[in-house]
Amino acid sequence: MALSREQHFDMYYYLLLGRALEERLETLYKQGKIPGTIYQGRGQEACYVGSAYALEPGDVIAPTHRDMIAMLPRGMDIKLILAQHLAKATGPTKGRGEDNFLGDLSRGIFTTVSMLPDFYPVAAGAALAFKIQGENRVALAYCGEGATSRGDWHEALNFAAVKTLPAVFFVINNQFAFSTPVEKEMKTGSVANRASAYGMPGITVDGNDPVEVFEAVKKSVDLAREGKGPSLIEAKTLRMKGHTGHDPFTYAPSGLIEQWEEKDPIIRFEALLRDEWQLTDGEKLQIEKEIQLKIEAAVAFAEASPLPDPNEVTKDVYL
Ligand SMILES: Cc1ncc(C[n+]2csc(CCOP(=O)(O)OP(=O)(O)O)c2C)c(N)n1
Ligand SMILES: [Mg+2]
Repeated sequence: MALSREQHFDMYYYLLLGRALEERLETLYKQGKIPGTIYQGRGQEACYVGSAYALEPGDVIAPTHRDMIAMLPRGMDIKLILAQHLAKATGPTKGRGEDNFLGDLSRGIFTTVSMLPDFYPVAAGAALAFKIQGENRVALAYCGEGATSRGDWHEALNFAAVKTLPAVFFVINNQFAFSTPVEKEMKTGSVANRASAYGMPGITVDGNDPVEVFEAVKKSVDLAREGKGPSLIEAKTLRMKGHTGHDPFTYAPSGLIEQWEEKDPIIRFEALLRDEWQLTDGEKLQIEKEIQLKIEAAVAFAEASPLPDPNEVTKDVYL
């Protein structure tokens, strides 16, 4: 499916929104306004926007700690994201959770859980429910390459394949699991080639190219919707920041970040928009302004929101 000019601009908007939102969260974190931490997906924006953009409103996503940007094309309210990070009562977990461990079921976004990759079996379960109920919906699960070494990852893929479920398994291979480099995580260096072990298609894509990601995910989503079962997609990229806000990423080999900065997904996509879709400086400025206003309104909302009432600490939690 060829993307229109409007769709290219839409994707560009979400790429810029994702990056600006994470930069704003980083500033708040450094100002000591975020009681927990931040997990950043800088450099991985194309993975999130390209994949989420290939879904329909009735579909569901199951993101991890790093995948907040994938929620944006699904219409996640950034006021809720800000309120969650500031641990305010107006956030999705009413101040009981922190960071990116949030979601919005009304937008098909499962709430992120910490245990990795628990949302793989959950996504397979959702896909099973869609199939049993005859609903034309697809479940897309995210995780990093590190999480693919866990047993539940393999169980989810095998189960989804055996049951021919409408699921897409999207792995972001960002070369690190916390401080462990990918060569110490697996022997093969590739996640996608495991797909044949489950009897499903497996493909590796350039995780810094939103159009390539979109096309691969769209193909897999279409297969899933046609009743042809799940697929595995591996997007290769680099996590441009440390694991969390407190990690300065000093273990990155010298020159690696600079090398990947040249492949920055936003700069590359912007060049494409200028060359092929006549993006002008004025249009770019307009989008950036709109994003800035939206983010500042969300920051103001979160800052003005109350902290949770201590008397309600035992409400909405399992004791
Ligand atoms: C079962 C489990 N073990 C350990 C952790 C702690 N932990 C959180 S993130 C992380 C690294 C994950 O790496 P990867 O899957 O590559 O995702 P990335 O952070 O690179 O996006 C670890 C070990 C966890 N959350 N769950
Ligand atoms: Mg990783």
